[in-house]
Amino acid sequence: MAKLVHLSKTSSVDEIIEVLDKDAGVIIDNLIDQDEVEALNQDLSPYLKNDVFGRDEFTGFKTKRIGALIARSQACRKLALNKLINEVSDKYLSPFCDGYQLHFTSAVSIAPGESKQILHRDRGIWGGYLPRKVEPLMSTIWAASDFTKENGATQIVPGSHLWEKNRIPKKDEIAYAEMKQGSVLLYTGTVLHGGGENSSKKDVRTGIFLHYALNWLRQEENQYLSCPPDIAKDISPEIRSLIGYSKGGYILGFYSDPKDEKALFESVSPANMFKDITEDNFSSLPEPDDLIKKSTK
Ligand SMILES: O=C(O)CCC(=O)C(=O)O
Ligand SMILES: [Fe+2]
Repeated sequence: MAKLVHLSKTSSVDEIIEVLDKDAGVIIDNLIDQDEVEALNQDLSPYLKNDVFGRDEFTGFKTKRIGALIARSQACRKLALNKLINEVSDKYLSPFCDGYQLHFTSAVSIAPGESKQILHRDRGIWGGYLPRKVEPLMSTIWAASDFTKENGATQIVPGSHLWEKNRIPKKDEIAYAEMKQGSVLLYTGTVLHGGGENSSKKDVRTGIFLHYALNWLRQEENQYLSCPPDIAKDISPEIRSLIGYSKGGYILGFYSDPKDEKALFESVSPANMFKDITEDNFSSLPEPDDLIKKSTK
């Protein structure tokens, strides 16, 4: 039976990336404490009480999914900014981008009786146009409840990011992301995975999904609608920038204020909207040579 490597929260970024390079999936045990887990469950419970079940086999008729976690939950904002996870995302994705962004937020609750989800690669959301040499995602699933094989722990096929795309895993090549509340599974956009079957009697499995993507790709969850400016104005500049209220390159992601007749906010960074940042990582004019190099990579 395939197994996932478990690391401790004191592991270094390089140790974590070494496992990601080999398996494309790794668990960090007990990265957050019980108080944080309780805060997460408290924030999310009003939304998970609703009957928001999936509508097809992929989304699961006994699985609830709720999004907009940055707008809805203070505890999820803290989670999204977790230092170790952000350092891993930054370094792991750095060969493919000048920066990364939060791309998807979802709490996924699998109830008893749910069947296993079809194995897939999350990079498929971009329609298969991304060449394999580009890894687009560093994703996390935080265990808000314990994850067991019986209650629907995520299925992961270690090493399948290196497989030819049509290869189908044998049963013993599938691992299960069994972990305790407060632990986190890291996995990439190219590894085969899927929700597990929940064969328990009454145990609901809840995971909090926060996915980080290259900042030049369209986000799976439209963050500007899930966390519109009216809500974003009251959250921290760091999280605003992470969800996309920032530029992703010298000119990538600029905006112009439609009500501005004095041209004060013409072709500027979205950070200007909140008047708290005047500079960002991409404020300075690149050298012409640099622009040419980037256009021919
Ligand atoms: O619920 C899970 O464990 C995995 C869900 C998943 O991979 C997906 O919906 O894309
Ligand atoms: Fe998935």
